[in-house]
Amino acid sequence: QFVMPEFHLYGHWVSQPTRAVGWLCLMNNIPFTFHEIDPLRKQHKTEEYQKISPNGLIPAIHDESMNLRLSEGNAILQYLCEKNNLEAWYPCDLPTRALVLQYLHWHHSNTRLFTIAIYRPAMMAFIKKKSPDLTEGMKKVEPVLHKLEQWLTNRSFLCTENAPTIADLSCYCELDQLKVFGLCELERFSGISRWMARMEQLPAHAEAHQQLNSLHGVLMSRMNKSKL
Ligand SMILES: N[C@@H](CCC(=O)N[C@@H](CS)C(=O)NCC(=O)O)C(=O)O
Repeated sequence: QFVMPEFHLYGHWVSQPTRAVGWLCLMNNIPFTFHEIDPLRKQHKTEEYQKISPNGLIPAIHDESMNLRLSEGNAILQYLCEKNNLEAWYPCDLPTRALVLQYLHWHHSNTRLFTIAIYRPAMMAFIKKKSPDLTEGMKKVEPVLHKLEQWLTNRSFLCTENAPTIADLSCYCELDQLKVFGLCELERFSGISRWMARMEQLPAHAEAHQQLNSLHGVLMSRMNKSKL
């Protein structure tokens, strides 16, 4: 009996690169089986998971139809676009595609700092019911915000004038968490703010952000209770 090959996504919706991959799948009706791997519970350290993602990080995919196991969010986004001919998300026009790739590589040592320098320390502080001190982190991320603002002042989206690409998805899924938790005062940047409003209008935004929003709700209510 023929069994339909499945496409598996491993990760957690609160993880930025997992959210970008899951959201691309939701928007493009790519069926996937989601396996929650919670780093806080060390589920990414199990022997079973390391067979899928040798670097032990989330997200990772297992595409049974290609016998492929793959990690690195941006590589997964690109793979999904190429496999499913998602030309709007990864344009075929070479110069535009080159700009998308430029962003996807730049992302790791720039936009990703939002998570490493700001978001994670803030989460740790909230979990301990303390106000975060983000002075050092802000020094690292401020130049990144200015660069993004410069790009988004000249264009509606990071790499094109009229439609988002996987570069926008990858980038947005770092900035969204700052907005939800009110970190970095993003309102100072009009280009970034207008772009975020555009991204919020995309299909399945609510579904992709449900867990991030509920984490915010839980942590803020704990903070408020501890102040009483
Ligand atoms: N470069 C990787 C980074 C993946 C990554 O850092 N994932 C985090 C969650 S967002 C993780 O698995 N953290 C667990 C750990 O660091 O032990 C990507 O873009 O996919």
